Amino acid sequence: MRHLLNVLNSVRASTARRWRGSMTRTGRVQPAEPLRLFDCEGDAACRLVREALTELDLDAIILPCPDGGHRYANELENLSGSRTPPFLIDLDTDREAQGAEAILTYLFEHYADRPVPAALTASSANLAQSARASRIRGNAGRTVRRSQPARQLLTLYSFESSPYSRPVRERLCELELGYRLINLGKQQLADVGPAKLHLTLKPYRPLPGTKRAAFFARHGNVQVPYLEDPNTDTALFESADILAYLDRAYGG
Ligand SMILES: N[C@@H](CCC(=O)N[C@@H](CS)C(=O)NCC(=O)O)C(=O)O
Repeated sequence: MRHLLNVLNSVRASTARRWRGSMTRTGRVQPAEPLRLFDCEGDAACRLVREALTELDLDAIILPCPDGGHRYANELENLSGSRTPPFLIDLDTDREAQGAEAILTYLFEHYADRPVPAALTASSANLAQSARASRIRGNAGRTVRRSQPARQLLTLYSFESSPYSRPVRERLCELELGYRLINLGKQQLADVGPAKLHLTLKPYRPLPGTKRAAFFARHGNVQVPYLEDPNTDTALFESADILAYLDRAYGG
């Protein structure tokens, strides 16, 4: 029951940001080296960057920098002179960008060849909506919790507005666990809906040649969140089970 309320509250947060970070393009070629994003899940500016990553169908290594954290924040300070995310590194182009506005401009220029769409810019209206989403979430994913470090990065399949995935990303951030974020944004009407009720009358099929299609070939459906942890050889569906696992394996 508590988890259901958490997910319903997460739906409200996605609604506050008008469900940006849901739909994505097809045909994106990922950079050879994944983007690296110093991020704080509960931060308004960072949310805008993650929405853009979903909509551009870009994956990234997420290096969580919650308030009071040190595991990645020290590296962030060395690189950027500040402990405040977001900060993006693109090893493919040797470019770095600090702050949502610079990052969004870079991502859209380089990966989409167009200006940032109005609904995703770091405008005061979008930042205010995003801050509202964080408040709705009670600022979850904002402040560090005691945790044990992980030797290797975890992998999370998600997309930004996913109400079930958000609590998992919040916990990964609070526990300062770095992870490969694989974005499985929606690319057609049939992708819409919960995993057990895709919006189609025919058997569900993702668009061919996409990351969704690769996921479908492995698992027989598309459902996020899905977590892989190479440190313990664990792979899990179900947001409640993933949260319990993270607390058990890494909670301090
Ligand atoms: N009971 C699952 C529900 C997961 C779920 O339905 N996730 C949605 C996204 S929020 C999904 O995978 N939808 C299907 C899709 O995106 O193709 C959980 O708690 O993780």
